[in-house]
Amino acid sequence: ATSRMKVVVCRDLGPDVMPLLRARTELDVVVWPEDRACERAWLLEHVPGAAGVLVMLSDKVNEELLDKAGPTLKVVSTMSVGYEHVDLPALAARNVRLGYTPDVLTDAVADVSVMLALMAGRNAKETMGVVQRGEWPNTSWSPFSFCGPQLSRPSPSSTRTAGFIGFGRIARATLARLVPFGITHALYTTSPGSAPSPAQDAQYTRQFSLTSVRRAGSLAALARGSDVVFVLAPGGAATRHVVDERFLRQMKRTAVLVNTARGTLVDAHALARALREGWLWGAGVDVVEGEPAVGSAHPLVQEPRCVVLPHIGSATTETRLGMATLAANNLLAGVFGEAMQAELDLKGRT
Ligand code: 8YV
Repeated sequence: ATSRMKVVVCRDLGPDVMPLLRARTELDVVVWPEDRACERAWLLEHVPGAAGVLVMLSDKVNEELLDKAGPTLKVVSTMSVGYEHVDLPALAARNVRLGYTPDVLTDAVADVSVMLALMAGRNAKETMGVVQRGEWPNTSWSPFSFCGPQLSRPSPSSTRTAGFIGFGRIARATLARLVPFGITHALYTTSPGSAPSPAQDAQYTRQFSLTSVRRAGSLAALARGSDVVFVLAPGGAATRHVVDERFLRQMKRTAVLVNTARGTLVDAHALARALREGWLWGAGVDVVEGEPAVGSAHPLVQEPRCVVLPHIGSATTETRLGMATLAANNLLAGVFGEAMQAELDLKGRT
């Protein structure tokens, strides 16, 4: 019958979430077959006439896809907090709504951010390599072998500053985790348009019980002042290579850089050189520009002071289940014209 609606789901969301969709008898649920995952041709072939599409970060939602879908399309639901793979003006022009998955992954990504800060500072990659290669038995010990900078404040009279490029939900959850480490100061930068707010900073300072939390006067000031820098801003053209050679040259020699946002924010070649030449101590990255085409010869993978993870920030069972459930519910709300749990306001963005 003509009243049935098609939804296209790019990846099997598993036995806990797929039934939410399949239980709706008004829907034809078309799922990307496992063996053809990531094949755009399949998506373009099945999207015509769809009322909703549930996509992942790697599925580009552009004019081509929207044109193929046609006027039946009401909603795109992405299983991600990031949406730089989605052409927002094109969606707005067609009155297609966008659902996404903020909040549910904040804690998981903040956890990995702290993990990478510790791993990078404490030489996890080099030292685990020693064990893995069977070299531990023959390694002579000396008081300062394997030592790296301490994230925790080493004494009550010292200070520790955490810098944040981007100060949204995930950055603030990361800072909250650092409070027990004795971090005393936080510096942050947000989008260039937003004005500094002393009142907001005073409120953050109280909220985190630090000596001070304040917006840095410039990226350079943040680079110079921070013992650890967390890159936690959205991706896209506006933030491309905010961490470049200039930034890296201004970092403390003992500082650590962590990127759990998007690979595009960091110039990977500049970072590899910076690590090689000792401009900073170490780095931990969960994301790399051009991923997943990051082989073992990649300069950051080759760098002993750079921990590289394959984009696992949100990869806990609980979080991925939360993201999949939210994405499925956003899809349903979109096709049935109901309020979404997490909808991006396209008018405010385009
Ligand atoms: C996901 C992410 O792994 O949510 C995001 O924006 O980058 C990660 O949480 C990925 O997007 C899954 O689609």
